[in-house]
Amino acid sequence: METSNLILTEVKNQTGIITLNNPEKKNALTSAMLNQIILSLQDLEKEKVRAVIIRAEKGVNVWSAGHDIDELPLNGIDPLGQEKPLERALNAIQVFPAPVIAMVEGSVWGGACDMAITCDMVIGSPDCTFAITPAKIGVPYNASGILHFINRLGLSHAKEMFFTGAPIDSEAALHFGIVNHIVENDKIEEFTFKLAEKISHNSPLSINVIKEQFRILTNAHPITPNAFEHIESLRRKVYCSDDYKEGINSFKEKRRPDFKGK
Ligand code: LCV
Repeated sequence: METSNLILTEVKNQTGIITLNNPEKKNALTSAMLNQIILSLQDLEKEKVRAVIIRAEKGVNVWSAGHDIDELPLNGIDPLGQEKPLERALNAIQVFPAPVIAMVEGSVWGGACDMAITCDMVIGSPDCTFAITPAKIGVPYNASGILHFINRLGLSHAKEMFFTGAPIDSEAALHFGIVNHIVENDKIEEFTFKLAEKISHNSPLSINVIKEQFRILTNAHPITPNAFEHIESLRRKVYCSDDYKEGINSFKEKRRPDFKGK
């Protein structure tokens, strides 16, 4: 097993396994961890694995606490720009030539929720919960991320999750379409590895081209340059707002945010 200090990577029976490994920070998605995930996927592609499982250590209560809030810029830079490690990691998952399966125990927050639903399938334990949190922090989420949720959950469930920012439990996650299966904690590893093994016996070329078509078709939402510039100007106003700073500072100061709408 290859270990960079924030993730563990191994290959078993043509399945790559990436284990998030920063428990002190609740597996918060730091730039360093995200860059290691991107490099690990590149290595696993060279090994021609037939599937990848992204997981945390067995039995964690927090799968990932989401984007590292300490790394959110406060200087008027887009926190979720396409060049950012989180966006590059989400893209790396989407273009990986084999299915990427998120095996989730514990709670999933923010950008980690986006990462889980960007995976091709999610296997959750009964204690898994999912929350998309930009509204709680004052972050203007981006169009590509919102599209991931619309594609996976449909409009009404996606809106409920974004507007409340509240965690949903495993039963709701199954109902909303976030998870493919809910499996008991003591069986979830075997279930997920068997799923990966089933995939590994099929044609990798066929699966690769089918996955790429899923990606192209689900992202096929042409918008005009005006619409894109309109979105970006609205988002800029938010990540340059006092509320955005208040959301981040309130987390750091461990207090409830007091948003003023400006
Ligand atoms: C930095 C952290 C984090 C963290 N960053 O343990 O989707 S968006 O747009 O919102 C995007 C910007 C995004 O993903 O934002 C992040 C969204 N994540 C969250 O809202 C979850 C924030 N974390 C929590 O609510 C709690 O930490 C949970 C419930 C995950 C775990 O609670 P628990 O009581 O078990 P602590 O809160 O004590 O966390 C342990 C240490 O990890 C830090 C946290 O500040 C604490 O550090 P200290 O020991 O120095 O106090 N930490 C946790 N999450 N996302 N740092």
